[in-house]
Amino acid sequence: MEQTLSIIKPDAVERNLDKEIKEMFKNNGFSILNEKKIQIEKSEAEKFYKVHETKPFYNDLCAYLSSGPIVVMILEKDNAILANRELMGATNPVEAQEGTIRKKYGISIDKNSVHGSDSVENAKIEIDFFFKD
Ligand code: IDP
Ligand code: MG
Repeated sequence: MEQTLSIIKPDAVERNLDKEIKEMFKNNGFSILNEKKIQIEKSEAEKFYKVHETKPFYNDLCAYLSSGPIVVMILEKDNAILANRELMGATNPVEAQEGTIRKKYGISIDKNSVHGSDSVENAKIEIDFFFKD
């Protein structure tokens, strides 16, 4: 079994979509091992998204992730990282396949409703970021 970090982003929490999105994870065979609803500081978002610090959208991205409550979760399943990326769909909701979370709920490339780890290494770092006490 593999674990990945999932975040339900502010645009989705604000629209009360967190229950429906969690159901999509469960219906697709993911177990939610741990979850919490939190709001983070912009400085924490900057740490979380550090890999993107050179991108032109970095400042807006960090402002956005810290703009309202989010739900962070540890998801577990065989090949959870790839399976979650598939279930989320493409970064830009207009490019996401039918049946994916971003196709269904995403508003725009920045308000795309969910985050998911992209590698085994980053999943471990991201899970520790939110759940290591
Ligand atoms: P991912 O979330 O699909 O892994 P990344 O390339 O890691 O996509 O980008 C992280 C987040 O940054 C995206 O989910 C999206 O919210 C935002 N983002 C990515 N590219 C752009 C862009 O071109 N403009 C604005 N925001 C972007
Ligand atoms: Mg990414």
